[in-house]
Amino acid sequence: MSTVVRVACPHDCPDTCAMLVTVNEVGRAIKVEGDPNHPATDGVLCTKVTRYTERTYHKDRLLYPMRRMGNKGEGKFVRITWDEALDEIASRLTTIAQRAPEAIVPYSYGGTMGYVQSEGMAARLFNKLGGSRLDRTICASAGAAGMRTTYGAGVGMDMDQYSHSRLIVIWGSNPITTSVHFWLRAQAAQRNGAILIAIDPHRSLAAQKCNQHIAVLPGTDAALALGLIHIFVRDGWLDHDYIDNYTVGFEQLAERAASYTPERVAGICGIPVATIEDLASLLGKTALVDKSPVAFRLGYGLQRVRGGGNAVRAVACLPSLLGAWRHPAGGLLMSSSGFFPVNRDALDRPDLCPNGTPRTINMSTIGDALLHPGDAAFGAKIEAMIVYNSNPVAVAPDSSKVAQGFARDDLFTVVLEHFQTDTADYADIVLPATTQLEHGDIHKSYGHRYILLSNPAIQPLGECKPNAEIFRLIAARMGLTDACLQEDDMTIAKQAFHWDHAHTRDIAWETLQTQGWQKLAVADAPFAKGGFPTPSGRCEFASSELAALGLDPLPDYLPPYESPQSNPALAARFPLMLISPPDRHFLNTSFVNVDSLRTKKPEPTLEMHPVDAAQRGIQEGQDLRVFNERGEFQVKAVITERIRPGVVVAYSIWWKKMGRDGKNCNEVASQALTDLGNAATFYDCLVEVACI
Ligand SMILES: Nc1nc2c(c(=O)[nH]1)N[C@H]1C(S)=C(S)[C@@H](COP(=O)(O)OP(=O)(O)OC[C@H]3O[C@@H](n4cnc5c(=O)[nH]c(N)nc54)[C@H](O)[C@@H]3O)O[C@H]1N2
Ligand SMILES: Nc1nc2c(c(=O)[nH]1)N[C@H]1C(S)=C(S)[C@@H](COP(=O)(O)OP(=O)(O)OC[C@H]3O[C@@H](n4cnc5c(=O)[nH]c(N)nc54)[C@H](O)[C@@H]3O)O[C@H]1N2
Ligand SMILES: [Mo]
Repeated sequence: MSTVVRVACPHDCPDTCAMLVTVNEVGRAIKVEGDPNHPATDGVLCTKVTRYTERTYHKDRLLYPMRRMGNKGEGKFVRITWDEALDEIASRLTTIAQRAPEAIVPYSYGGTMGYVQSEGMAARLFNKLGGSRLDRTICASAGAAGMRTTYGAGVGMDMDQYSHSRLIVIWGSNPITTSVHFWLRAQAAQRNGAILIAIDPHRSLAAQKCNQHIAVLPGTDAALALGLIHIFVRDGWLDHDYIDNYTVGFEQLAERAASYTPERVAGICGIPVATIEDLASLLGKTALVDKSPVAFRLGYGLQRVRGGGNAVRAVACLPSLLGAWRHPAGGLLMSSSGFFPVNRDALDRPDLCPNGTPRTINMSTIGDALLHPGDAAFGAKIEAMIVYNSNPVAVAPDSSKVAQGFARDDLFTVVLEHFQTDTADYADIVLPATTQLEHGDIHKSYGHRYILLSNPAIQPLGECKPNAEIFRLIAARMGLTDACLQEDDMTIAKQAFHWDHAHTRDIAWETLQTQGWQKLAVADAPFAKGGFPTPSGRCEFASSELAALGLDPLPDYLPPYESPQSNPALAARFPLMLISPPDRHFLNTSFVNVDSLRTKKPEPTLEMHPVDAAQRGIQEGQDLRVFNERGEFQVKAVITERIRPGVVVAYSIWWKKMGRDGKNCNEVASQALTDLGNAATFYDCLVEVACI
């Protein structure tokens, strides 16, 4: 008889679905469905995760530990036993830890978002050893800093409420691809008469279905937001009562916005003055005359540029100026993470660290870090990399440097993986990890407000082990005896949150077990009367945190590092702005090797405007090289008016070895960091394109 097991979708996605997995009588998972009772999931899974069993039982799953035979990057490996693998890892790490513990560096990101199989046990081990810490900046840290310095944390509207909004501005997000459950609510609102506006350089799948699409130039969003603020102040589109009682720094913000006239902003953003004027008055009238809910949904697209943190701060001011938070269906959502009282100290045990606070390596500049010889400022040269839940050789910027770094012969690299990824090709030892169907975990979400408990549905395939188990085994083999280094998965799961917090007090472990999920106790309109988790309790237009650091306390427009306006000399050689947003059929580099999805997306492409194509004599379907000083990669031309002239789009993120030249778009991306949060600037990148 078959059974149905409750599993949480583990992927790096705001929607964190509750899944029902059907397991047949011989213990094989045969079906994965969305839980119809979980309000956020509502019985719907995305294109990718409906293929979860295809990915799990993929013929290329890594099933045994392996040792490298050929050169680094070549991908030649031979099967070994777990004992051999653990002996080698324990002895190498012990030797390095005795001499220079900070030479050991973990590298991990969003392969799984569960608290048990992501950090937790891994962090405990690295803390105990005194290894380097990793600054996890590759995705969202600019936006997170923007949120924190304006609202106090990643907090905002309830995703479930958007179906009741009257005007929804989708800013730097393509939710048909990346947050389909939010999109279903936006569509419900649209059917009820709401207006949807997309702000995006690209006419994305979602932008095509919105009532209006405003195609700003990449990296100019802060200017647009400051232009809107300029008009709000000029025309009196302001909720004075909300501003006086629940915000700080209005006068200074108004002064800052004074120079952002619609004419100036139109020039920066590459859009007509009338578009800015019309957007400002539509927002103002809907919020203040009609008193209807105005909602913003921010993605991470606008923060992968030099001024990304400031852009998020500037946009985050808008709903507070309009008093939009008064309605449950009004306000803004970028991330809901800040509502979850995560108990990081219990999970990661930083107190185990023998050397106080160890040095931190920024994951977005891992190329330079791996190539650094070591000195007083940098600290010890990196000697060991332990990679789990991430594929840095494909996802980190300035990829040729990353690959060169991983190719160092004096580097000891261990990769925990499901598949032989581009990164696994550089490993000394590859360890086979379980998927979410094979292990247990606990999850929050960054798009909704539910905690989810995930149960193992099937036995581990081959000799696969959960990450947490692998780190327990390494700790034991190294002779480390702290009890917390042997805690089991469910013991760790129970430590993930502070359960006495007002948001979690009503959540019962038994309910999580039987129902799979439970919602945080957060008000429908949490900021209707202020109460932001900032030091002042108000929305901080002028940030006390930034002021204390001696930084500009107000949001401003910082031009991209690389754009024709800000860097004409560079643009003379590399005139096109490249963005590389997520593809619908992939999840970063996960799922790129799933055949049924690959048939829908057979090869890397570059979308470009007919004018840019004609200038270069490029025809539809031609093979192209995309290049700048950092490197090049190859794609097939797609000529379309979906993208504005001067900007090109390479949907991402391809496995390098599945690209036609063994490369992907991160060859050309730079290691420059954002204004706030030290994040990567993937969409701040000038290139030139030519036929091959
Ligand atoms: N199918 C699928 N889903 C995913 C992912 C995936 O790879 N595939 N990745 C997951 C992850 S890790 C994340 S972080 C989230 C990302 O989710 P979002 O942050 O919502 O990212 P996208 O939906 O790709 O939206 C980015 C949009 O920003 C646009 N953009 C680029 N530059 C700019 C700019 O300067 N200004 C503005 N206004 N827009 C800009 C791009 O054209 C793109 O349409 O999605 C998650 N979900
Ligand atoms: N050019 C460009 N580059 C980008 C982006 C972009 O938009 N453009 N987006 C950036 C963003 S937003 C992000 S979040 C990063 C994403 O970067 P990553 O977090 O590295 O995401 P993935 O490429 O999906 O790699 C995750 C890997 O973890 C593995 N994995 C999954 N579950 C487990 C597990 O339980 N155990 C172990 N050991 N492994 C597991 C998967 O098989 C997969 O190979 O990429 C960034 N890079
Ligand atoms: Mo991400």
